[in-house]
Amino acid sequence: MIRYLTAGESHGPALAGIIDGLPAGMAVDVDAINRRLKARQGGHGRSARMAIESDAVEFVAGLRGGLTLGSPIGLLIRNRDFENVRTLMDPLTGSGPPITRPRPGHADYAGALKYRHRDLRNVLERASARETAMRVALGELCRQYLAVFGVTVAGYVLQIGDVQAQDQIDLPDTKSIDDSAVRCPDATTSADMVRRIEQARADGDTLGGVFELKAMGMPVGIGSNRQPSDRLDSQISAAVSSIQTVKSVDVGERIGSGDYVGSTSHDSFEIADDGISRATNRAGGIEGGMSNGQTVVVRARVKPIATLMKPLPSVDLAAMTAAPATIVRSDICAVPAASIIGEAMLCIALAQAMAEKYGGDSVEEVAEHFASSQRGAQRVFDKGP
Ligand code: EPS
Repeated sequence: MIRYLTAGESHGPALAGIIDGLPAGMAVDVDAINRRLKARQGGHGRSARMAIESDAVEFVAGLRGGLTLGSPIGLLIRNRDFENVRTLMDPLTGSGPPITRPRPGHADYAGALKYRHRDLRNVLERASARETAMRVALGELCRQYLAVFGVTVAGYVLQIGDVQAQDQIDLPDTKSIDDSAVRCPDATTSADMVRRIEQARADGDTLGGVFELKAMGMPVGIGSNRQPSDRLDSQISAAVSSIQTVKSVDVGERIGSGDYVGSTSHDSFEIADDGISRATNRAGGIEGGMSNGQTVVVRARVKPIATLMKPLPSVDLAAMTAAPATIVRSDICAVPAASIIGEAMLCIALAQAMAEKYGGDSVEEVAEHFASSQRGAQRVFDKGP
């Protein structure tokens, strides 16, 4: 079983993570993790914080000589900005003037009431999407585990504000995603999205959007129809919707398109030379809570960032008077970063589900379990039903 935890405040000394359950003997590519951390910091519309940070992971447990030991892996990502705000955020001595005007759409208000904090900073520090840097590091470790099964994951942006890319991006091309300032593989739409972000900046506003994730090379039978919580689509939805700005997750291509007609929503079976084939993948690679061998397709809708430079009406909770919401440094648009985090969360959810089926104590054992399961699956219909 693969489990993980993160800890850390946005402006505290560091983000910490633990992942337990990865097999022994896995070669960890630290540069690949750091490249993803850099990508998460990028994307047009990110805040000035990104010029302060230069995220890089440090391993403090679970690795020796670049190989996993099979023990829990401990990671750190230091917050450079901590040195600039030490008097506010020092774990033992930190204090400062309270923030008292909650931002509509942020965790400020609900968190203050829940934890009985009179300073909203005590809520927003943990609620900040800064925490997702650690998820990206953990997700990249899971991506490296998925490589044992030949599964690859890609993510890209389909919509920012009202600017939308074409609906079908068949084979995501990593170079065109990386080359885009907003991680949208369509260059013309990318340029329109950048212009839209600049308009939002001028308006003192923020933008949400949509990103899509694909997992390619999926074997059949990951996840299960046995229990509600075993279903692969429920696990993926839970993982992706746990990202701070994500408000909804679609699995498959058809459901969000609006016609709700059975004959145009499913994927017919055909006999092909090498077995069964399907001309469409509307189900997004999951049927009955189990992977069906097709590409897993997930779409996530991201709300606009809650910190507006032209703030929404709020109240001062200390004075109980009407007041505009607090303004803190923030992003105008974080949809490109959200797509990177989405990839990480999909990698984590898939790694957890793969470990359930093929798990083992060492990479060799996992590979053996996988190979024998694949051979068995090919023989299912050899003798007829
Ligand atoms: C973020 C770091 C934060 C914000 C953003 C995400 O940095 P700071 O608060 O120092 O400007 O840029 O956080 C939010 C959008 C939020 O609502 O809290 C990051 O590293 O992703």
